[in-house]
Amino acid sequence: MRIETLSVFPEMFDSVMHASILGRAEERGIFSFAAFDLRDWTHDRHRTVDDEPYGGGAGMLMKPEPLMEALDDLESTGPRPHVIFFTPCGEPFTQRTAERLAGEERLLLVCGRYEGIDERVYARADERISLGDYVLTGGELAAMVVADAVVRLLPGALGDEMSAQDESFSAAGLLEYEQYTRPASFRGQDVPPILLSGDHAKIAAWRRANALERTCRWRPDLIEHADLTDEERERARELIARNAAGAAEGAAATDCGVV
Ligand code: JQB
Repeated sequence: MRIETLSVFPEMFDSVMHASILGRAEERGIFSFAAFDLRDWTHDRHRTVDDEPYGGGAGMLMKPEPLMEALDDLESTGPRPHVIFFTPCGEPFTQRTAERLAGEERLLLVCGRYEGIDERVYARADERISLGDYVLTGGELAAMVVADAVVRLLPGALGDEMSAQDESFSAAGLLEYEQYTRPASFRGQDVPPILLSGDHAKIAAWRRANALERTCRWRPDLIEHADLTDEERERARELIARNAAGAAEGAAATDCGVV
């Protein structure tokens, strides 16, 4: 895969895109990356990329000409890029979006600044994405989040064990189960004894039940679309009702339920 970004802060991508898992995936040739500087498509002495909004109002907007010319140039070579614009008005980014984007040959991630982009430039977007319901100062961080989530899905980007583990849990639509490493007892907190038992069937059952409990406690909204057995769905209903009752009473909540 090829990932390209277009922004006025290309240097923001340097550390994130070349460190850790992304850096290793790049060295292995799993993806290649380039950050383009929008100011390279300006023609004035001040390399202007912003202008005042028609109709008035606070702040500035990205003017259309540099963006349009940059897109003309970048789209004129190589495979047709899938063009994504980041905006708080976009569709929410989810794991499903990441899985779909991982199938693209070339992603062009367009990152605005100021109060946003002249509306006419969005004609060039294949899609508009938002990370979530909060306001960032620009699209660069969103582009790095998307690149990170997409690259780790590319074959070979992670170790084999990790990708296999992923599948079994994101597939069910539940939160991950609790995880522990050594020491078995730490500052008065013990690892659940089943995990030390060596009984793999019991461990798998405990993990599944734990994932269900945690999801009911922290993200009950996920239960409706989770892939559950009839028995698990009934148990989830009980847990969610119990948590709601406990919350209403103002009782102390434990990690996965209410006492
Ligand atoms: C400028 C951005 C995000 C890109 C994502 C997310 O767009 C704006 N509108 C009003 C005030 C400020 C801005 C700042 N801004 C370009 C730009 C914000 C993305 C953004 C985003 N993706 N929140 N904010 N989830």
